[in-house]
Amino acid sequence: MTMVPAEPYPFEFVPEHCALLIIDMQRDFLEPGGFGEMLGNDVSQLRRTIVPNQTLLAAWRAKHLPVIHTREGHRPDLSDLPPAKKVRGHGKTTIGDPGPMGRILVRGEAGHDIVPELYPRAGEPVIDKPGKGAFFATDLHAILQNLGVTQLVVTGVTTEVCVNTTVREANDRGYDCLVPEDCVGSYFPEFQMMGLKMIAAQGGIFGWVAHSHGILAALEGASR
Ligand code: TIU
Repeated sequence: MTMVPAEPYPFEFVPEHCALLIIDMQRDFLEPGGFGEMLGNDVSQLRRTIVPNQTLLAAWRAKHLPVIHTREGHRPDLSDLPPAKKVRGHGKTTIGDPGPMGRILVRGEAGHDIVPELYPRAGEPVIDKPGKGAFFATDLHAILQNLGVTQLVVTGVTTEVCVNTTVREANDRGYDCLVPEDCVGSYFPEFQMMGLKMIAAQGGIFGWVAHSHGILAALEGASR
């Protein structure tokens, strides 16, 4: 056990029981010309998380600790796409329609896949999730239990949507969650700030917020 400097108080990091959970670092959210940018979003707000995630991922892999990736998306026949999600926003182009990098948020399409900089390696589970939270309608909880995981370092995009939803779901299932602020991103700076504050508020109501530097330092010397 090692202490990681964090808000609202130091996090008791137990590497042998901690997985790195990287949320939805998908081309359609992060790449110029993707669905996110097509909706008018500033993808640079998300792209700044790529290098810090690469560094954290490399450190995790070097210690042979569990890494799990998620992707938000749907079956090609859209049978798992709630009609409410399909029509929300009244967009001209919505989930399942042809987009700049294939059909939007459909499994198997180029835009749905993870950015090359953080591409999963063989042996790292990839959770295909139909919702914002990574636990809803997936086998993530079972996989974590089988690995003996009780703590999660949660990174990825977007801070206030899929990261926050997943941290809340994890919290209700008994996991301790640590969120490195430099490894999560929002299209909206004010939501980035408030999304992090909401996690650590009230004595860590959903978890802890740290900088990845502190986690990297704590990983030194850790082994599984
Ligand atoms: N992964 C994730 O956060 N999905 C979203 O749709 N996020 C938005 O911020 N829209």
